[in-house]
Amino acid sequence: MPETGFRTHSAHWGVFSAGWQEGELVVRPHPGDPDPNLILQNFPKALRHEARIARPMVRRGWLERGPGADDRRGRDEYVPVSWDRALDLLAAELKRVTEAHGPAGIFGGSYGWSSAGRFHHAQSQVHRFLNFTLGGYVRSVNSYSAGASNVVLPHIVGPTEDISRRNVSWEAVAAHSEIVLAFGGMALKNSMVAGGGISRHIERGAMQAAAERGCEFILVGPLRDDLPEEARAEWLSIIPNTDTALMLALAHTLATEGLHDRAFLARYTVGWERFEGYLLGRSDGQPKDAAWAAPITGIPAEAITALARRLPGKRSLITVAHSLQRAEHGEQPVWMGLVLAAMLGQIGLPGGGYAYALGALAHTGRRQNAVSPAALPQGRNRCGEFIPVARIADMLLNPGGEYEYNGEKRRYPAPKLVYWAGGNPFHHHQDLNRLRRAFRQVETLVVHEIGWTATARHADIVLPVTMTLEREDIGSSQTDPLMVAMHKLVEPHGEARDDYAIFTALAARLGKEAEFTEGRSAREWLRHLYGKTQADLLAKGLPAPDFESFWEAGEITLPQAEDDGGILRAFREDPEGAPLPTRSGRIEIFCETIAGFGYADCPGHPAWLPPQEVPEGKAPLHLIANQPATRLHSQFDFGGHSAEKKRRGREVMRIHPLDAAPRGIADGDVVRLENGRGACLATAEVTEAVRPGVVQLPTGAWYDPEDPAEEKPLCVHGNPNVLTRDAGTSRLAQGCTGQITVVEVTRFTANLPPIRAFTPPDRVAAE
Ligand SMILES: Nc1nc2c(c(=O)[nH]1)N[C@H]1C(S)=C(S)[C@@H](COP(=O)(O)OP(=O)(O)OC[C@H]3O[C@@H](n4cnc5c(=O)[nH]c(N)nc54)[C@H](O)[C@@H]3O)O[C@H]1N2
Ligand SMILES: Nc1nc2c(c(=O)[nH]1)N[C@H]1C(S)=C(S)[C@@H](COP(=O)(O)OP(=O)(O)OC[C@H]3O[C@@H](n4cnc5c(=O)[nH]c(N)nc54)[C@H](O)[C@@H]3O)O[C@H]1N2
Ligand SMILES: [Mo]
Repeated sequence: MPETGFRTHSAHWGVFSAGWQEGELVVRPHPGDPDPNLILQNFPKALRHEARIARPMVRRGWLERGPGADDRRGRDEYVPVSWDRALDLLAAELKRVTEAHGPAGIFGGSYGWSSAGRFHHAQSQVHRFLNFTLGGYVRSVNSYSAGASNVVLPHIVGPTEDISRRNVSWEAVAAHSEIVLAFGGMALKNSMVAGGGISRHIERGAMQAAAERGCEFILVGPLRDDLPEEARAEWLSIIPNTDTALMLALAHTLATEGLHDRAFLARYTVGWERFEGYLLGRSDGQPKDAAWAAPITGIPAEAITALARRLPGKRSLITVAHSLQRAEHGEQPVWMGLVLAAMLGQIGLPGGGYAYALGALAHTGRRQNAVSPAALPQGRNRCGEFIPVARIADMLLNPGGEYEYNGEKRRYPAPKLVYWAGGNPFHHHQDLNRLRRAFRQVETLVVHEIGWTATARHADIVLPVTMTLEREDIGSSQTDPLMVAMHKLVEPHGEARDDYAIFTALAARLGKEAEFTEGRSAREWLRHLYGKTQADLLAKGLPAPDFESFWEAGEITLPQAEDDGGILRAFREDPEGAPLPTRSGRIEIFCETIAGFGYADCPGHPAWLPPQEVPEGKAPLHLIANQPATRLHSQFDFGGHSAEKKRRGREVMRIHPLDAAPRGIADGDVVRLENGRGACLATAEVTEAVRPGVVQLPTGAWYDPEDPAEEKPLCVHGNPNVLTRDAGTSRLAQGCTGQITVVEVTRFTANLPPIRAFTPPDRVAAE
């Protein structure tokens, strides 16, 4: 029960209660959370920050000249308009585009994390709106998170969700694992977050319990802090994007020393012999031994063979982080990690085998709820066109162009209007200078936003939306037992409206209000969505408080299913009765389907495919652009905690002393990161926690071009996506490759440009 005056609410980074004390919003994590985090503390200062959007705005060039390609997007002025005017303009534009092009005229993929409430979930809202009023939209498939895995895992073992979320549990790690080899680690900064909300952060405790029991943790990665101190891990510092070579060399040692589990391979896998031919060098003349891998990975050969010998004969767990596949040939480490685990024969045993992305989010390794969580039905999309999500700039720059994907030759759709609600492409996409060119091609860009993100600053119609604290909702996810009443804590900022209210008003103008709303107000929808959970509980004979009691109590605890080890446990216990959903029903070490596609960049078994993006010449350092610890992506970058952790107003880039010294860089210096694609500033932190040759700059600092009229302006704030490469993982998955790139870093000696990321764009007088 929250204390008096405090009311419950929920965010992707924690359940909390909040109240007002002396005019300040005070946010307190849920008392049941053993390990809450400070991301919650971004809320108070974000509420009334100048970066909030207060009124509907239309870009001047669009208002004056109508829809069309325009290179002033990103540097134009805005005209404040009334809600009625904005909605009339937008409804007319949606009509114009769909009358001319049908639903294929609108790109409504609208990728992004939005907020935790299940009703006001912006992506669900925009999809529902486009489906019910205009018949659909061009959508996107897969995610920036797991673009390569989303496609490769179903071919070789099973759906990503099963292999990441419903597989090895934290309870089993704490109780059973004896050695955990964590590729990319399991950083606690990442498991702070879970879509839909999270009431208990258990990862630190689970790793601590395992380590105290004697479980050994080995971190493979370029950063020392990707496992918590409590795991007492050994750090095997590796050159980025070379894990597949290390995994192959471990496999080589196991195979040549007869340490691999032949019985497991025979019973549960297909294609071992074909792969073994490659591993041992029979097919290409190159044994993938430790001596071969040492110069590729930067890990001495003896360390590799010694590690391989420690793995067999015990409950071993191989984990592979999302990050490894957000890179060129990202399919390979995901696949090779699975093969390595198969060779060790522990797949399907408690705390053993293979876990993809364990700890990447607080959804993984947990029990599933036994009742369905609340979700807004999205209706039917009658437009069949889609893109793999990270191909957005390709599509906009090359409509109708050919590309390959998962065995198909496809053509890019040619949408005219792009609609974004609940995501920030200037956060999530790569090569932002290219994205700027792409967004300049569209006829109309519509954005619903809380704040003036760079995406909003490129939009033609900008509609201000409420943030989560300004409306009521229900927080719930499939893996957290609490369903949370998210109370409204404050009135909306300026004229901001809920996404739902905006879509309702647009639907009315398009003659489809009843279809979109089903006659329900927002509160009635909450009651309706809650009613489904309540009915599920009743059907199970469980206590099911009515909506009013739930709302007053602030939370209810949902029943959870047993930890049953998911499809891999079932498969281990009965490979014939519970085959995997792959073509062979088994783990595919060699995959006929993938081999049949004939892709040199993703052959029929895991292989070492050297990346193109390697440090050399003018870009001699690797850059790791990973998830930020102080916020979720770009959300509330203007909030208190995110702002406090910046230095000199800029995002912090970490660099090893051996790389800092020859460049004359001292701790606290402002530095310039640069490669052929762009440049940004950051503040240097000199530390031995990063591998020499590697610098790290997390994502999420809002894009802040010094002179947006330039083709490649300097981002003065530290958004690494001005530097990253916009190319797919391979023709198989076309996933995002934003995690790893190459750069040069120099000390920045010119006058420091001001940060304007949070200052609203220029506006002209209201109409
Ligand atoms: N270089 C590089 N790039 C990456 C990654 C990487 O590792 N390296 N990681 C990638 C990954 S894994 C992901 S998932 C993406 C994340 O990319 P995004 O999901 O696009 O990032 P967010 O900052 O969460 O964007 C959510 C936006 O929704 C807005 N918002 C929040 N609530 C509401 C609401 O109720 N209504 C509306 N209309 N808007 C709302 C927020 O203000 C914010 O601007 O980034 C990817 N980009
Ligand atoms: N605090 C916070 N938590 C988050 C998010 C956030 O924005 N903020 N985003 C959430 C989302 S949407 C997702 S999808 C997940 C993403 O989960 P991940 O993609 O796993 O997270 P990252 O932090 O990008 O990467 C994890 C670590 O992988 C290491 N790494 C990078 N390249 C390599 C490599 O080539 N080899 C090896 N061995 N290691 C490498 C880096 O050191 C990095 O710190 O995180 C989630 N958690
Ligand atoms: Mo993600």
